[in-house]
Amino acid sequence: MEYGTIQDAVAETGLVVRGGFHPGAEDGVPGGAETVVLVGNAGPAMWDAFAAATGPGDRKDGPNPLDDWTRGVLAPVAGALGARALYPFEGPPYFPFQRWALRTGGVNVSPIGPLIDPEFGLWHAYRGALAFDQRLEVPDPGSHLSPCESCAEKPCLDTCPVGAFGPREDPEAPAPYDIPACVAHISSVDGEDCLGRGCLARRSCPVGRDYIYGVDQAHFHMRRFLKAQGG
Ligand code: B12
Repeated sequence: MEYGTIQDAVAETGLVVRGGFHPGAEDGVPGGAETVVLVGNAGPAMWDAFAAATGPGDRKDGPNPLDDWTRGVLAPVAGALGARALYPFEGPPYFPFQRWALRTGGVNVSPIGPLIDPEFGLWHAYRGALAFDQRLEVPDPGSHLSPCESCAEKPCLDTCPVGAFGPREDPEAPAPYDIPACVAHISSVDGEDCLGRGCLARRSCPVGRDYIYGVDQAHFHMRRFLKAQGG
């Protein structure tokens, strides 16, 4: 099967193919697949499709509406392509999606943890993976430097109003993330901007600014995050 066939089938859903790799035993892919193709959101298509399917505002307030929508659109695609669908939200234990994403070669670890894409910046995420028993050709994105390498200011590290990121002891590893401090802030009146429009540290990143999530999507993700943390 051609990689382009997979891209086309996935694109019909609003999701997008985010690279592929040939896993080894150390990658922890269940069932020992030969090829894994990652699927995610990058650009506005997923949110448009999700919002059209689920309606505006509080109609999206079920327990896991985005996860349910993802299963609903991706499982039929996997079936049609003869693949197994795996999801990042099923767990714990969770499948190591960030490790898998690093294996595609298209993204790098940012100083605050989430992976950075040279085009989409921090404004992309993973929604599933398609595991194939056959070895398929997948594109090699080639070697590229992380955009963070040439970012002298690194505003992501010092923009958080409550200093939830850092300090970094190991400059190769992401800054430690103080989840309770973040949750306390976005639960408070002072944290309305983060809660309503998305994490300020993430929004300070100069890469991929054209793809910053819109207010609806940003608020949805932040509210789900807060709820999941008991806020
Ligand atoms: C649990 C979880 C959380 C917890 C984190 C708890 C904790 N501190 O561990 C909470 C709820 C706090 C959280 C928050 C967020 N998360 Co989260 N989270 C997950 C989840 C479901 C599981 C992570 C996990 O435990 N994996 C298991 C380990 C074994 O997998 P792994 O890939 O090997 O993980 C490794 C990498 O992270 C790696 N790694 C990280 N940095 C580095 C650096 C180097 C140098 C190396 C070598 C490795 C490495 O080390 C981990 C351990 O081995 C993943 C989805 C998934 N299945 O991966 C999303 C995920 C990581 N989260 C994601 C996001 C976007 C967020 C938020 C920004 C959400 C928001 N509110 O907008 C925040 C902010 C987090 C932050 N700043 O780091 C995205 C990241 C996308 C991306 N661009 O990379 C993921 C992949 C989900 C998705 N749908 O795409 N998250």
